[in-house]
Amino acid sequence: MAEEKKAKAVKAAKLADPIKASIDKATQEMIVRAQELGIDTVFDRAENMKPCNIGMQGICCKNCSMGPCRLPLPKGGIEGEDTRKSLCGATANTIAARNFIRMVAGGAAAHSDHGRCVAEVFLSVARKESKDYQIKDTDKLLSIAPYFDVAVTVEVDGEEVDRDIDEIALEVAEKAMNEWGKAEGELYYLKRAPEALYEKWKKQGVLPRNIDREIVEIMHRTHIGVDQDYKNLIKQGTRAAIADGWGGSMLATDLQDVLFGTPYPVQSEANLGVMKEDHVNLILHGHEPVLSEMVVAAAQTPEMVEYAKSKGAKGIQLSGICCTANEILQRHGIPTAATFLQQEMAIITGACDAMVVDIQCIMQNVANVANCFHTKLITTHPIARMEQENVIHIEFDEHHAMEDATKIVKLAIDNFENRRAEVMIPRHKNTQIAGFGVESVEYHLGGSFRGSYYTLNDNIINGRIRGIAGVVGCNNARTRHNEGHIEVVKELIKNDVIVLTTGCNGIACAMEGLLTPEAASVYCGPGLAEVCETVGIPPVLHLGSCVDNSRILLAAAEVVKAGGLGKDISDLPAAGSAPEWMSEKAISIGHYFVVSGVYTVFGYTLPTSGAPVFHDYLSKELENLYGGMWDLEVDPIKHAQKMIAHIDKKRKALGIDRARERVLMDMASRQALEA
Ligand code: BF8
Repeated sequence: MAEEKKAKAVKAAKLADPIKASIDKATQEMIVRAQELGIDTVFDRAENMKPCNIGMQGICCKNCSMGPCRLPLPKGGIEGEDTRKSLCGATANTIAARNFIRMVAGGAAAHSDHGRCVAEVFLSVARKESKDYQIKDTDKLLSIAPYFDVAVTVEVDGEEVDRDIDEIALEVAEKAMNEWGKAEGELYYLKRAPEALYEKWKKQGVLPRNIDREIVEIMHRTHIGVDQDYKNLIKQGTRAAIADGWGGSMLATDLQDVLFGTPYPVQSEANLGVMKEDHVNLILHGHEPVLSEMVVAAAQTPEMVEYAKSKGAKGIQLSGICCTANEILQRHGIPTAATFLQQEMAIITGACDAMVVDIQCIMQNVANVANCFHTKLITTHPIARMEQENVIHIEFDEHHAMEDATKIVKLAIDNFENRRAEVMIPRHKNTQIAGFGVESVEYHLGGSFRGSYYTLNDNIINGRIRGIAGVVGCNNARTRHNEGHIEVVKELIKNDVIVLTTGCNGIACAMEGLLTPEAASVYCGPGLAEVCETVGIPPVLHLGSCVDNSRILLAAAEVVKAGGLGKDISDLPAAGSAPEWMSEKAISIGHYFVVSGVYTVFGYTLPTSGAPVFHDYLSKELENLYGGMWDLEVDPIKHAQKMIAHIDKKRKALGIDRARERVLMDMASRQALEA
């Protein structure tokens, strides 16, 4: 009877229309495949469960057991005074602001706890307690040491000599660890922001004291009966968001670069088609490179490759999903298998011998999908386990990292011969060049003579490059997979705006072929195409994972430093975007972009629309305080056009709007002559 009921429920469930669900051919094929096999994916589930309209608008308070109190907007909107209130009297503004900054807390906690884990590994390396990790990039270590007030030279007999690198490492590691909980002062990295921005933060009283404190204080202030002023609440959200972008995330990026190497451009491929039927497919999914770096190293040892061959495979094909994909791509050129929304599909290929996961963005349903196949699903992190019985837990510990990683690789190899379903790997994949960063952008666009962002600035000033956009963030099953990402990015580059990408936007762009220098002549306006062709770079530069959004902040700070484009990030012809965001991390990122001076547009929705006064505060008033502001635009073309309008506004304010007209005119007349 129960079985019959279940069968009926499955039958009654609506199935996703593959074409409406995704613009990507591989994804469309795999949606069909999953439906043929009777396996539900996130796309089908989105058809059968609608989001709560009141929650979406940010006006449901469930912070005490008298609620949840829901404050729907009256039909026809609010006329006159907004009298909505919860049982305790909290207004819509208070509730929306509380919910919003709790999302900031969640996002900042996720990025920063990731950063803490890297800092712990770095400390144990500096203490010589972890034999399997080493410091790979001493130059990076030396470049960040001064921000922690750690001297890199020492005086011996009246002469300045280089300090011992191990001593520097230990001091940096201890001071970095302290950023999460120091009792006094403010975060060291705040001084990396342009001075004008730092002064704005100081004036507003939002300089973060330590990372953990700002997150804890959000939880306190949003408890029933504490902070009841949306302006004061968002101020704390601002502190925590800055502690994420210029703190936890930036520390994660820097310490990862020190430990695992600073990325430089590498060629690779993206989409499910990177999986190989005749290889052991081991997929790395999650976020922290502490795990994935070791698995990559273990899988590339001759012993493991030989072992795979002894089991009848041609080799080991590693690939990545979500931001772990971006980490192993940018440092090792490991191909990217999937964006967030495709994770179930990687298993549905029938060729995934093992999927190893750590933290963040792992759908619990991958365990159910793995159960339909031979796939071993391996959790590795003590804070992220799964209840399903088929999941294997191998706890990863930096003190015996290589041993753990080898165990994982072996498990995948041993599972190769257990494949039981017909393998169906979609044939779609594309070439990508990834691995850009502050350093490599300087190398490619900086000009060796000036050794700074001078050439980039010059091209912005002369108008070949109209402006800079950071387009980042997730997929969201409530919008057509990758459509927002790709349409926004294409519209921007068509209008000569160079795009810096991270996260799942980076993966989407890679799948679409936008991360190649050749994309410039196909998709870009004439100015950007000329720059990309001259320098040999793609018009969309992949800067890594979500914590690497800190690279975008630092690149913006470098542009300010190079001169000619104002004194603050908010002066730059620049804008930010997350067309398909879904996670709390995206809200934290969005907010630190905004309060760092960037006009930031989100797609899909913002959880503020039910509290118009608070929404207006975020989208209008914040500009007066920090120079940046939030916006929401669902239509991708309008979304990009709003960013371009903001870029043009900034060009005008800088007095460089006419230069662009001249350049494009020159180019047009040149082209006319050539014709
Ligand atoms: O870490 S993996 S879905 S949350 S964008 Fe978004 Fe993608 Fe998750 Fe940022 Ni990265």
